[in-house]
Amino acid sequence: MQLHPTDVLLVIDVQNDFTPGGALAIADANAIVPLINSLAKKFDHVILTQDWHPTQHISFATTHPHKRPFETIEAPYGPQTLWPEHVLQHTQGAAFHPALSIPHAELILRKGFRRHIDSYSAFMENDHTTPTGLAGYLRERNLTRLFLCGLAYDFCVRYSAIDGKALGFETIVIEDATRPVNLTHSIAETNAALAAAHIPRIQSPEISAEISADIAK
Ligand code: VGL
Ligand code: ZN
Repeated sequence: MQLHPTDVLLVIDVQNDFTPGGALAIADANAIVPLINSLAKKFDHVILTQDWHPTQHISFATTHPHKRPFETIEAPYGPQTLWPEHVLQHTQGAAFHPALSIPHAELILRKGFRRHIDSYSAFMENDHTTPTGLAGYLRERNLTRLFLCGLAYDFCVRYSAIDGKALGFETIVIEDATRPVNLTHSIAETNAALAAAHIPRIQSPEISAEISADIAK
């Protein structure tokens, strides 16, 4: 697959709390970091997202009496999975993984910073109506095709891909550069949702080694 100057790599939530030792650790998450670093070198444009929660965030089990992580509550905007407290703003847990090295990343988009609404997607908060501004940014910059990688496959990567596609961007998930949280059925549901939305899953070796920047500039 040949890359174009209007392609962008979206690196979702590669943060300490989502990696082993973190508050919401995802198995084997460290393994994707070198892969993402080398993928990023092939893209002219890279955007990082950073999950960024205040204290007492709605998605924290500790915010709700008698609730435990991984249970679901009915939020005003619909069902909300509860999580351990994670990526508290300006903590080490919220920082990017120390091995993530993408000096040419052009934008760091923070999400999930409103106490009363979670945001899995890089485009829309979990009410599916509050935009993060990313679609407008991409359109103004004429970035038309999205390649997604990062954490977690079955949550933030999934919802970012679905929304990106629905907002009119050509959208592709680089599956081996993601890892799942893996709650009950979450991986199978993600596979089905991506297929239903016609979002291809590819493997990183399918992306051409040729650096589009060399052609474009
Ligand atoms: C994520 C659960 C809670 C993610 C973020 O990045 O996929 N998952 N917050
Ligand atoms: Zn979160």
